[in-house]
Amino acid sequence: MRGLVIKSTGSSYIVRLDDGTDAECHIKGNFRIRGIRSTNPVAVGDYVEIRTLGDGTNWITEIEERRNYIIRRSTNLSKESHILAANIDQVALIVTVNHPVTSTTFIDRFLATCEAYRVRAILIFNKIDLLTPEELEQLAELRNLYESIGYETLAISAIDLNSEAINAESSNARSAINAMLSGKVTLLSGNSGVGKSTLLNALFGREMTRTGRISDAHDKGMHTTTFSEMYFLEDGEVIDTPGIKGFGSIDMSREEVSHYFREIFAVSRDCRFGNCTHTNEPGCAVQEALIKGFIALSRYESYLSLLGDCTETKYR
Ligand SMILES: Nc1nc2c(ncn2[C@@H]2O[C@H](COP(=O)(O)OP(=O)(O)OP(=O)(O)O)[C@@H](O)[C@H]2O)c(=O)[nH]1
Ligand SMILES: [Mg+2]
Ligand SMILES: [Zn+2]
Repeated sequence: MRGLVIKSTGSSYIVRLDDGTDAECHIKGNFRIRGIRSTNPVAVGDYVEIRTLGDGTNWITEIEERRNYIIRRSTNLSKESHILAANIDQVALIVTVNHPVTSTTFIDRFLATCEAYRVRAILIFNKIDLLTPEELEQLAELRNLYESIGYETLAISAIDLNSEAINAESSNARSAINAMLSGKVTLLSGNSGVGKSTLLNALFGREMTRTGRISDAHDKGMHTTTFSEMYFLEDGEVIDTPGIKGFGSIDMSREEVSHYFREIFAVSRDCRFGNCTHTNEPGCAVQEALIKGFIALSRYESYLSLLGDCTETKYR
């Protein structure tokens, strides 16, 4: 029987079968997909073939070829890879200017990964209700920056999306989100505590999944969501995922890194040397654009951090 993996707990999977029922399924310990080394061979969004044994247990026997997927490499030394989801139309990266702070390095590493896997990414800035005037200014600057590079951005307050006293702003945010999700499979990702699950609950207008609180001491999320799960809207699917901390590099060569920073790549055509790494070469158009302010320093720093990772792996 064929089905769609809608939840992954690590040890078992919930598969929605073609007849509409859900089945808990397992995989054999040695199940591996050629060419991908990851901690989870099967991911939410995968279409699979299952077989039920005489004892009633269900086993995933096959995974259909993926249209796409996103892999995250953790930043720790083990360099483990984890497939965040498969067969998705887009990623909504939920970020917060504060409570908790999402770093631009994290945003840029995530965006670069989406570029590498050719998955469209949208930035949703959440918790705007908590921001000070200075932070709102910062929000505007960040939105400007990413929009100028070509990324769609939204600014919302997930807890107010359905507020009784709906004001023009929240109803605009609501329709922008609906338009964004309509007819698509969307992966929600971001740091812990940024409000992914809160947004999901707001979309459904009821508690579909647990939300956490932010630690008083560190202003960080508490990793409330522990499993990835797909939820079915009337018109689209949304995958809620556990918050992630760092975002390690993906396998890419030094030359490739700049391909995943759109504005850097665009300018690099004018570098004197074809193999310019945009670090200290003469005639580097990227460094010139940086000095002139056409490329943001934060983006360039993120580029350097990914480039640094490549050097590391190269000589390891
Ligand atoms: N003030 C405010 N609080 C919010 C908003 N969105 C989420 N929160 C709060 O932030 C906390 C964390 O929200 P979650 O939805 O659990 O965050 P998450 O991204 O799912 O976190 P993980 O599951 O750990 O990855 C909760 O206390 C939410 O109520 C918002 O727009 N404004
Ligand atoms: Mg959550
Ligand atoms: Zn250059």
